[in-house]
Amino acid sequence: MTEPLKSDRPWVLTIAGFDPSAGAGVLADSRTFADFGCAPLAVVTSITFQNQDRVIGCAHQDAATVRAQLLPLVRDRRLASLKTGMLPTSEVVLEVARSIREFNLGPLVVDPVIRSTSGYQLIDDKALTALRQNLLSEARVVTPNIAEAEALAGISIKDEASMHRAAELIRKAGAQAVLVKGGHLAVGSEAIDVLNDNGEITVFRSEWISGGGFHGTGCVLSAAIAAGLAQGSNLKSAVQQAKHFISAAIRTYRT
Ligand code: PXL
Repeated sequence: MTEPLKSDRPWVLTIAGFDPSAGAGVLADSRTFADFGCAPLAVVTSITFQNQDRVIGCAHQDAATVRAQLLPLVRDRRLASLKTGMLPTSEVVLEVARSIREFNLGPLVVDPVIRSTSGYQLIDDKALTALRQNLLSEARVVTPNIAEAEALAGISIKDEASMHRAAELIRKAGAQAVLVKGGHLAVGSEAIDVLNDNGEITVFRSEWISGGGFHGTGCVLSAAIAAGLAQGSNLKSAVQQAKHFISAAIRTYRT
């Protein structure tokens, strides 16, 4: 490296899919980083074809093109944090995990994306196993929704107690911290999120608000957490700020 590139804002990188409608993926992440005063960078893992309502298909990148995007970025600047979203195949997961170790990148927020809000499977069957076995150990925090937490923990989640059990199981798989997002559980009119940070538990309770067909809330939440960590917040306050941000966004944009 010659002189590292300088910026008056912290560099934050997203490694995720491209959603041309900008509800989710790298466009939503980059917008969120900028909203938090960070300088966004993006590596695309898959080009998806979709509109507000549904995903029609995708063209995945391979490990070589993901690495080719990443190398020039990390060689000439120091990242303040990064997040991963849609990692479509095990070879892309392994490449990302390898690069994170090689360049000592972090803190890392892993959003373990499996399906779109409309139900389209965004990753192949082996990708999630690869993520659990190779990427979770690099994560400062992993942010599954209920379905993703069930898949990662191998249990079914029906209530707050099983959210706690899943968080502990996923932490034992290697992540320092796990945020299980209970929005899809709809416990009455309350949305409950459980954070297990190295065994320290925080439960966030908030009013459940309908997204009204809004997609990409998981992307924006994990991007906001990464931005908070880049700005020097501790994990608990980064999660709290991210939750406020996403609630305000849903209230503003829901249809
Ligand atoms: O919200 C999940 C998600 C993540 N990443 C990309 C997506 C979607 C949903 O559509 O397109 C790129």
